[in-house]
Amino acid sequence: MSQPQAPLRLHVPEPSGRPGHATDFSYLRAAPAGAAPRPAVDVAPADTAELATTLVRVLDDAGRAVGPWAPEADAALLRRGLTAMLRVRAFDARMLIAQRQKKISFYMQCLGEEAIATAHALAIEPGDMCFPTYRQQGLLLARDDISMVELMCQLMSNERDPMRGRQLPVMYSYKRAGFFSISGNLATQFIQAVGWAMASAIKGDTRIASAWIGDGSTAEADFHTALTFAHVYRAPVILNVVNNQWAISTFQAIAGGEATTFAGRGVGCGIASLRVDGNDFLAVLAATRWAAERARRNLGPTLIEWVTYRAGAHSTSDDPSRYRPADDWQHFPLGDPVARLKQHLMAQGAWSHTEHEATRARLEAEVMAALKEAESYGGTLIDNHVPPIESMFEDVYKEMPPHLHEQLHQARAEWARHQANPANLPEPAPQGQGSP
Ligand SMILES: Cc1ncc(C[n+]2csc(CCOP(=O)(O)OP(=O)(O)O)c2C)c(N)n1
Ligand SMILES: [Mg+2]
Repeated sequence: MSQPQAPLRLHVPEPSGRPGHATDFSYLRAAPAGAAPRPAVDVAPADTAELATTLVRVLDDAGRAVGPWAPEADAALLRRGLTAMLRVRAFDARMLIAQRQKKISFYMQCLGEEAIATAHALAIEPGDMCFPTYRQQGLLLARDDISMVELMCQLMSNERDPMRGRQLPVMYSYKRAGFFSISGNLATQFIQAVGWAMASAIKGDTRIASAWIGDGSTAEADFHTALTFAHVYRAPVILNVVNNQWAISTFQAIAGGEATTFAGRGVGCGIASLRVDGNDFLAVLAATRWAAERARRNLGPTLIEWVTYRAGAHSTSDDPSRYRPADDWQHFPLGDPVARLKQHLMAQGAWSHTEHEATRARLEAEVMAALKEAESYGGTLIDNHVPPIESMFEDVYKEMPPHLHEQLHQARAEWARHQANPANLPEPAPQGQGSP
C-alpha cells in the first residue's frame, strides 16, 4: 500500500510587493559594481553562465566607474549620453501631457529605462538594424537622424505621419535610421531580427542586427525560436531582453523570472549571455560594445538581460497604482539612470547642477517648439482631419487588384451617402484606449 499523498498543487508566482505593501527587492540579487569578470569576446558561451546570473555593473554608489567592465568613454561621449537621456525624458513627459490634453490618442513612455536604448544607440554603428519594441524611443532620440517633429506627426496621425495613420501611435518605422517597424504583436520582431542578421551574413555584409523584447514577451514561442536559430547559425545579432519587472500588471516572475534569470535562457541555448544593470549607462555602453564586437567578428549572438524598472505606467491606458506600491521606483535598488550618470560626471568635474538645469530647459524648449510645429500640420484629434478614403487602399499592393478596386468604389459611394446626410454616420469609436 502506498502512503497517502498530499494533493498536487501548482505554484503561482506572486510579486513581493503590492499597493500598500512595500516590495522586497532582494529577489533581484544585485551584485556590487565592479565584481563581475569581463571575459575575452571569444569566450565559450557555456563559460558565461556566471555572467548570466550575476549583475554586470560599472557605476558604484559614489558614482565611480569601477571594475573590468568600465568602458573607455571620454567626458564628451558621456555628456552626450546624459543629454540623450534627458531628451528622451523631456519628450516622454510632454507626450504624456499631450495625450491627457487629447492631442494624441495614446502614448508609451520609457521612464527609468532611458540608459538602455540611448547607450545602445551610441555603441552600435550606423547601418546596423534594430528591431525594437515600443519602449526604445531612445534609439531614435539619442541620434539626430529623425526629427522630433516627425515622431510627433506619427503620434498625431496627421498629414505628415510617415505611417499614414496605419500604425498605433509610437509604432514608428525608420529604415534609414536602422529602426525596423514596431509590431503590435509582441515578440515577432525577435525572429525577424535573427532572420535579418542571418541574411546579412549570407550576403557577406558587415552590418549586425539588434533584437529587442520585454521580460513578459519572452514567454512567447517566437523568443525561443529566435534563440535556436541565432545559436545554430551563429547569427550576428544582439538579443536584448529588457527586464523592467512588469508586463502591464503582470510581474516578471509569471514570465519565468522567479529564482532564475532571463539571461540564463541564453546560456541554456548555447548563447553567450550577460545580465547587466540597465540603469548604469556605462555598463550598457560596455556590454553593448562587447556583444557588437562578438557579432562583427563572427563569434555569434549575445543575449543581454538588462535589469531595470518600468517607472511609469505601461501606457496611457494603464494605472499601475492598482497593482504595485505607488513609490516602488524610489526603492528600486538600481536607482535612476539619469541621476547616476549625472553623479558620475559631476564627480569628474564634467557636469554641474547649473548645466543640468540649463540642458533640461533647452530640451524642454526643443520639445515645445517641435510640438508647436507638429500641431501646425493638424491631426485627427486636433482638427478632426480625416485623410481621404483612397489612402486606406494605397500602398498595399504595387498594383491594386480588382477586388480592392471594387471595395474602393463601394467605400466612395458610402462616404458620399454619409456626407449627403450626416445622420447616416456611424457612432464614432471611443477614443484614448489603445493597445498594447
Ligand atoms: C502577442 C501579444 N500578446 C499580448 C499583447 C498585449 N500586450 C501588449 S504589451 C504587453 C506586455 C508586454 O510586457 P513586456 O514584454 O514585459 O514589455 P514592457 O511593456 O514591460 O516593455 C501585453 C501583454 C500583444 N500586444 N501581443
Ligand atoms: Mg516588461
